[in-house]
Amino acid sequence: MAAPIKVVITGAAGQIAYSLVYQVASGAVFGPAQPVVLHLLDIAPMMGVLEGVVMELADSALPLLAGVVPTANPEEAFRDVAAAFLVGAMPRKEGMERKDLLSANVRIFKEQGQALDKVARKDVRVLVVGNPANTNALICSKYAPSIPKENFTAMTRLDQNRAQSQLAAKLGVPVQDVKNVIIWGNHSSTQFPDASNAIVKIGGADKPVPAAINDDAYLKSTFVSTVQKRGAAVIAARKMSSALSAAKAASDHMRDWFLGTGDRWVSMGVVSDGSYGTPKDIVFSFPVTVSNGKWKIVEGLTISDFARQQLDITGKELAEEKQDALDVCKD
Ligand code: NAX
Repeated sequence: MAAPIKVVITGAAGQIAYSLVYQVASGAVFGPAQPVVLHLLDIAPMMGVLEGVVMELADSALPLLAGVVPTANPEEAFRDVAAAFLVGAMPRKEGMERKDLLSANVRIFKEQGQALDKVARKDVRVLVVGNPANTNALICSKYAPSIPKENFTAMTRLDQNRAQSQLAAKLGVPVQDVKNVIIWGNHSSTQFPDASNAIVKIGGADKPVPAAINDDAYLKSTFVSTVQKRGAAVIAARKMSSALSAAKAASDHMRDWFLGTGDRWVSMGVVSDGSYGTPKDIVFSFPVTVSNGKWKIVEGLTISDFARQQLDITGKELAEEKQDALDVCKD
């Protein structure tokens, strides 16, 4: 059995973490032969609730769980971690725009970037889930200059999973038979869910999704808006934001980053190098493949006029969010 790795989950007393801790501790993320020590960070008033989560983890008798460290101290939480799930933030409530959240949450990610810089492993892989996830990841990276910026990513995997699920339902196939759907841009209502390169397995053969669906209007309107608004639909129904599916998506993202994607594309918010005419130095969701623990943007895709417009809208929003966040950090 390998030596345990230290993995931190922030917002550990919250609802996403409640599902995520089990997935990480059960081997679904780092594999069935990799023990983990879970570092669980939340704020001081939540330590009592967190103690209950620690009790439940103990009661789950998980063979791969080599230790649990509940704490309200970021430096204790981030010390020597190999993977960081940054979930803790103020969640969006019904009717609340993401911009309202920005100033409260950016400060958290500035401080956590500084703490990661000081005490985490230099090869730590950081996944930001807390919203506004893309911009929080950018700020976190900026305040952790000793860690490569490629090691900071934001979660758009939930949007990808939602998109894949919508297409599978439309086509009447199992969800795993749809691949290479892309989420471009921001994890917000400007994101662009793009099925133009997606592939579906039908009768054992791969077929382009646009040809299989044969309904351009659906793919450009209903499909896009359903995925864009899915988070709001879950909030309207549950009166709370997505949690189970968010934890599953965070697990998928980190597992693929550590263990690789094979020939499937996955969407991750990564620091933009300007690919596909996007603004540089924002965290933008691109299609990527991962091998040997390194992600690489899928190159050479054709961008239609419609896609160009969508990429520009979401890129502009991210550039504005970045400016707003940098202004908050100056205070
Ligand atoms: P909860 O409110 O249930 O939990 C958040 C937890 O974070 C709380 O326990 C809180 O005390 C803690 N927290 C606050 N400040 C902290 C700090 N400075 N350090 C450590 N912990 C801190 O929210 P939950 O539903 O778990 O959602 C967490 C975040 O995920 C929210 O920002 C939410 O908007 C975001 N989401 C992101 C998604 C994505 O796809 N990127 C989808 C799901 C979710 O909406």
